[in-house]
Amino acid sequence: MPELDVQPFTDGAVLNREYIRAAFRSMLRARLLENKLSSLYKAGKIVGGVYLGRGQEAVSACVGAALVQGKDVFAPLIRDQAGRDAFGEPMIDCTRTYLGSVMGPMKGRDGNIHRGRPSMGMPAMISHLGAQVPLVAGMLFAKRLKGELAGVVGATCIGDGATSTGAFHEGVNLAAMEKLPMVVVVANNGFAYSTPNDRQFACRDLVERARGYGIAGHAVDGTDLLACASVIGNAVQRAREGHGPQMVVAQLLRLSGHGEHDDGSYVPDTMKAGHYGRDCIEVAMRQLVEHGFATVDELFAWQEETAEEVQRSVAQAQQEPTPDPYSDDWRAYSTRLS
Ligand SMILES: Cc1ncc(C[n+]2csc(CCOP(=O)(O)OP(=O)(O)O)c2C)c(N)n1
Repeated sequence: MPELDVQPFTDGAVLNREYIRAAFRSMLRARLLENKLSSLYKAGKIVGGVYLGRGQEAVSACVGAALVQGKDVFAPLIRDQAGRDAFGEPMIDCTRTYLGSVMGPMKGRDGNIHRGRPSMGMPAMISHLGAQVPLVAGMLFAKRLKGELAGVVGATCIGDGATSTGAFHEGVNLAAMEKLPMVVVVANNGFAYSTPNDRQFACRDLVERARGYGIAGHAVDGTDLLACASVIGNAVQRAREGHGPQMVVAQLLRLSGHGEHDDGSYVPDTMKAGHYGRDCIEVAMRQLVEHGFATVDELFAWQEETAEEVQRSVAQAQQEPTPDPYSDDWRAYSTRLS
């Protein structure tokens, strides 16, 4: 019988100090970077949408920090700046993409969050909800066929909305049947854009779905860094050790709209004032100090360093050229076919 682990974090859980510190630093880097992107958007300096992971950083960072770049697969979604950072994506990839630099991974042809680095194990993000799940399952299956799957994990983060798609079902079912080392982390922020959970699914909790697929399911408080590190870290470890697909459902609220064009006014004030409305960064800072994972001085130093890095990264991308349609080769693929 698959396990249905709904235990909250307890102080007795074994937590890796470097993993937690790395995850927190990525949370901070994502938050400060995204605060800047939001300001640039409001000042009219970013064309198109801006999508923030505010409130979801602990979950995302714990996924990215548990994976090994160049060996594992990480398929991020729109709220995964923290996970991308923890997996090793350079910050400049993000600022170049948002600011349309021709030097960015999208060559300035696509903005915001669809970028990827397939060579490091991070496929480009697919907007169609749920599509990342069969993508990761397929990448893992291909690695098995090539004899390269030993010790590898493939993880993706999705929202509650994605769990209602056919792609989610097909991908999880395939991974379950093939016992692939896949970790699907569902950030349940209570709304699929503006559609509340009670108009989205009829089960009590999304983690119950795991039992139906015959895979392990784990629930976690997504606002609690130490709980995320324990539950997500363990899920990745279990997949790596051959225990098959793992599904983690993290409960939280997004502390922003769907994108910066959306004020999120459909989220009731009572929810915002409730437990899941708390800011995971503030919770994490208290936890790091209380549990001896970092000192207050270190937290201040990290904030200062990160703020400077964000400024440098934005300034660099802003001075780089945007694409020139007259000189662009308009190739869709990275290599010529002829
Ligand atoms: C297959 C598919 N249907 C519809 C959409 C349009 N769409 C974009 S975001 C979104 C809601 C996403 O909800 P969720 O995954 O819970 O993330 P949230 O924005 O609430 O954080 C929808 C329906 C889409 N991208 N893909």
